[in-house]
Amino acid sequence: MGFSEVQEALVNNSWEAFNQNTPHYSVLFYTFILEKAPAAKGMFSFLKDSAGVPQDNPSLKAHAEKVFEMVRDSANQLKAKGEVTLTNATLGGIHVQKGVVDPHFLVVKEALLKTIKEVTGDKWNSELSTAWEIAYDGLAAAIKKAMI
Ligand code: HEM
Ligand code: ISQ
Repeated sequence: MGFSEVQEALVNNSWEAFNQNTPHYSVLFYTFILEKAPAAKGMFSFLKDSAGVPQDNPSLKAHAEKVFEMVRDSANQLKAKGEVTLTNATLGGIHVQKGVVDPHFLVVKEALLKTIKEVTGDKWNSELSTAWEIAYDGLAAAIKKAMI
């Protein structure tokens, strides 16, 4: 069973909503990550020197935006060709170098899904969440494959 047009639209539409207020949702995303994995703070260059999650940090915002954009792109790839290809060849190596291990991917996934729940509010439903989950899993698998 492939990724459907409906699933693609669910991801694209809620990504638009995320994009309406990236400063707010980026902070929220990191907050969810650090709630689950406080030790991950030291891994991020733009987090490690500040107390808590910095509220107005362009680098933090840019990174969070990039992650959401890549998951959205993954959904579009899944609909178009049924698989996810990593376009950035350096991404595997960066994550190895930063000390990212398998369980971290689950932490980031849960934080992403919780953020999307906040983004969509009363429009949230399990179908929407599952569509994001599938897109994330496809992308995460591609990154892990590159982490050799
Ligand atoms: C860096 C994407 C999963 C931790 C990056 C970069 C991107 C990215 C685009 C920036 C690379 C650059 O600087 O050019 C993703 C995506 C993920 C994912 C799409 C999942 C699908 C994870 C996980 C962790 C993680 C699970 C661990 C908590 C980091 C760290 C950096 C990084 C620590 C370096 C940030 C810095 O500049 O200090 N990631 N990542 N990533 N990622 Fe991820
Ligand atoms: C993973 N990799 C890079 C940047 C990120 C930002 C927020 C959450 C996870 C991330």
